[in-house]
Amino acid sequence: MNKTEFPKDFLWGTSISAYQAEGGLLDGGRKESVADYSTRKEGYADNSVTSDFYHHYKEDIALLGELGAKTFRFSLAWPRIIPDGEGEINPEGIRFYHQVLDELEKYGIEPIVTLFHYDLPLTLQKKYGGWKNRAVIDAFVDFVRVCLTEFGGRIKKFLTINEPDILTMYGGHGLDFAGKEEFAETKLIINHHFALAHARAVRLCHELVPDAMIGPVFGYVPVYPATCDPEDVIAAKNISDIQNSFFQELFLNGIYMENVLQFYEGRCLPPDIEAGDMELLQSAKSDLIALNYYKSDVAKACPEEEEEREMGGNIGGKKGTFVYAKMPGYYEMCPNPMLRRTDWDWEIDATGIRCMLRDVYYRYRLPVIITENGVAAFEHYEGETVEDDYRIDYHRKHLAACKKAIMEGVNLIGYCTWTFIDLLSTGHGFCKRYGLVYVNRTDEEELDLKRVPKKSYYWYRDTIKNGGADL
Ligand code: BGP
Repeated sequence: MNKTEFPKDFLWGTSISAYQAEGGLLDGGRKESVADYSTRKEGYADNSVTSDFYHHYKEDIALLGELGAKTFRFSLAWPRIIPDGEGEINPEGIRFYHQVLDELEKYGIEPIVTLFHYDLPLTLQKKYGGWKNRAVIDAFVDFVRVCLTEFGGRIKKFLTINEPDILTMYGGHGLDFAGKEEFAETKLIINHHFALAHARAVRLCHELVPDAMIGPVFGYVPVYPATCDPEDVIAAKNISDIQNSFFQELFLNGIYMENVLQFYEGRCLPPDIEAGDMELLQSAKSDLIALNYYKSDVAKACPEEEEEREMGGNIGGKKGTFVYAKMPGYYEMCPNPMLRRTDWDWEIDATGIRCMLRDVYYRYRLPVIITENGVAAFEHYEGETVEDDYRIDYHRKHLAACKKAIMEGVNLIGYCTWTFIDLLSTGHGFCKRYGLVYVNRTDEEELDLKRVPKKSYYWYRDTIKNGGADL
């Protein structure tokens, strides 16, 4: 390979998730999921219609074809395939995803599929209390078996659980269905169950579809020290261990980092490790690592006597309203004066993606793929296109940084923008748009859901066509 180029078989792609894009909640035999409740927020659209991919998938995949995408990363909705989470399989749900795969095949686009992207079937939540109960792991493994058996001939890249790290750090997304306090207390138990579910899915995939690859998806956030004061450096290391390495070590090596377990002592219950669990985790060898990257963080030292402060997300998109967390004795998060931020106060940092790629690849030596990378903005369509030059700039710089990482030896096999079409944000409604393609609706009104490729769509199409030569 010429080291100054992206590999010939590089997977140029783009990404969505089922609960954020599909809509059609009770169509085709789908039943409710916890996400159908967690997305109901005053003043914002919920997931009942969202981008209506369920009814527009042919049109959307045709646009993917015109884009020249080599891959499409989406998730299989558990409540569509097994509406009660366990037991009966819904043939209509299976048929829907076969139809999606038919369309992708038509355009020669390789599917990359996430098995769990937050849509836990409501029946399982009600019956078992959700992921804190090991019964949900068994139900998940049965669901995975159905997916592998049904689709294993057509899908050769599977991802297990989307961002167990971000889920454990910040909750939400239906994990706190029984209340925030219960989640805060049981989060390491839930995470342990995610890890076990992941490990069993990996092993099952190797058994049933040996020619497929499977791995975890992390939401990695690199952390820089605020200064070269060694106390700031250790503070940055503390939070990076807590939010990044702890999960990578657990999911990839089957190891619990002692310093992070110590951090959680007295804050929540420890993971419920039973006989055989660690052996299972260690035996499940992933084939690839998927990484979602949006931003970097900065941390400085925080003396013991300071008062603790929880992170407060900027939900409304009003710049400057983000509240930085403070953990006395460990770290204090702070803004990065060197970087610009989005309206939701997410730092824009292309070099961070290169730091992440080198860190993860040189530690684990597995092929890596970027499954999410993108920038959100408030956008309006006024009968022409959407001139999203800032998004072009964002992807251009992040892809250029990826190219440098490839030149440095990182085995990066693909890159997916988040998102393909505008869809429902995890916490900020429909107005926080990431798409290459505008979907004509607002939080308040469904409108005609018309698809309008933005300027970034055409830029990405040209970039794919020339194999990233201009980056
Ligand atoms: C990731 C999730 C996605 C996605 C993205 C952007 O953590 O995997 O589902 O939505 O973040 O986040 P948000 O929608 O909150 O802006």
